[in-house]
Amino acid sequence: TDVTAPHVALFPCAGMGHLLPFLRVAAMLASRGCTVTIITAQPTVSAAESDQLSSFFAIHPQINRLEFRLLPYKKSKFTNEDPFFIQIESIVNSVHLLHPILSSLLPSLSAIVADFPVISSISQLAIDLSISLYIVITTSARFFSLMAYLPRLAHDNYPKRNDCIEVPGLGPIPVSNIPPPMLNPNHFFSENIRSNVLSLNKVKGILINTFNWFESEAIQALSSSSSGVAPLLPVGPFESFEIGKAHNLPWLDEQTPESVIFISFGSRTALSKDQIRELGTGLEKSGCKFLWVLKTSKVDKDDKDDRDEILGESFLERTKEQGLVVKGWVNQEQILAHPAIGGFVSHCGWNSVIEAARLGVPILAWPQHGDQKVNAEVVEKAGLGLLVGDWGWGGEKLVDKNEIADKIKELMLGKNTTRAKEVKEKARHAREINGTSEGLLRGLIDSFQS
Ligand code: BUP
Repeated sequence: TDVTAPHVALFPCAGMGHLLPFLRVAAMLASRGCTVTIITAQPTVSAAESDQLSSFFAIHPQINRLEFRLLPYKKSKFTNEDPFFIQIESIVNSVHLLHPILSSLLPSLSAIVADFPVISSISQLAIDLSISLYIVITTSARFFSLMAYLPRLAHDNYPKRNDCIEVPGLGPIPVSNIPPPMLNPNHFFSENIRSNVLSLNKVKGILINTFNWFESEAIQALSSSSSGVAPLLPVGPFESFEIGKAHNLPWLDEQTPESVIFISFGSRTALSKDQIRELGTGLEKSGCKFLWVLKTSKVDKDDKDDRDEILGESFLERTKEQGLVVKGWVNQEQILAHPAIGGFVSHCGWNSVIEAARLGVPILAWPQHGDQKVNAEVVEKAGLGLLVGDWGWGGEKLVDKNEIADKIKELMLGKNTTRAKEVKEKARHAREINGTSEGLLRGLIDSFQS
């Protein structure tokens, strides 16, 4: 260990959508000379998280792992059924246990980089230990602006579903694009956002996985002094840490360039069985080649291979030349980087959006929950893809096979392909040595040392 290098502890919350960006930041800091320790809350919710951690530490032996055993979940005032939210509550309730562990780390810490949901619980600890606190935001700058604005909306004056809300600098956001739990003051989601936004003034800097060119409007709004938000550091797109590892989908290698559409709804969304069948028929009708990662349960530990049961053997038989339906974890970045991929049906989890931007793949945005509709607005504004139209929140209504087929054909005709390549170029510039994102990252590392 280089004793002069700044030592940074990273502390991600629950779910792959949080873990992966933190691992990427860890690798980016380590490759630029920092000593890095990752605090991993145990046990994880999903098998994907524990598998990813094992393989990450195997390829990054210089990065330290600090296993952090959580206190058992204590029932709170929230009726919280989402296993990922429950995990966040457990993490928040266990944070105080980190005090003796972090104070005894050697070399002593220069900074802790935590996840947004724990700011209010970890900020005092950072002050007590005299360590600078930074955070990583794993959503878009646009959605983060909305989060930062939430405490200014009076509880008794929440907008109605048909309204728009005006966040300074962002223009109108339709209320129908804001996740309902965010506007429910009794929900864990809104309460967690509210309390952590109010603690943002205790944070020294905010790393966010976006880049100036891609979200200039929201970045500017957040950077203005009236936003009340600490220095925003758009240091994205975060780099991949597995470059070069081979994928094991020989079928994809046989396909012509940009002919295949990739379908994934992220690590924590399972469409209903009816919607899965409708999507299957829509894909078949579109005539496009497809690679589909099928998820049928929220937490992967409950997932099983039920392709036959849900889609039917005859569907799989009929489409075996046209496409591939896979179960389980795939390396999405590698798939998106594959020359055969020409489009991406995505739920618009932010990591997926920014990966598509970095790799120049046009998106058909089919948001389901949470920040995804607002992220889809970013996709559309940047010209990176098409919005499916108002298909409601996930599970609200059944989207028809013909509509799905039409949208897929529209995307695969290539209307957004040139623009997606332009986005990729801009993303590459941001990450170059003189680029906006790289400059901010180097500045951040320097500030760890001062
Ligand atoms: Br599923 C899946 N392989 O099979 P998002 C996901 N990913 O590499 P989410 C894989 O997980 P939240 C798979 O590339 C992305 O980096 C994917 O994050 C990767 O959506 C990440 O896109 C998924 O943000 O999380 O999982 O819904 O809503 O918490 O952001």
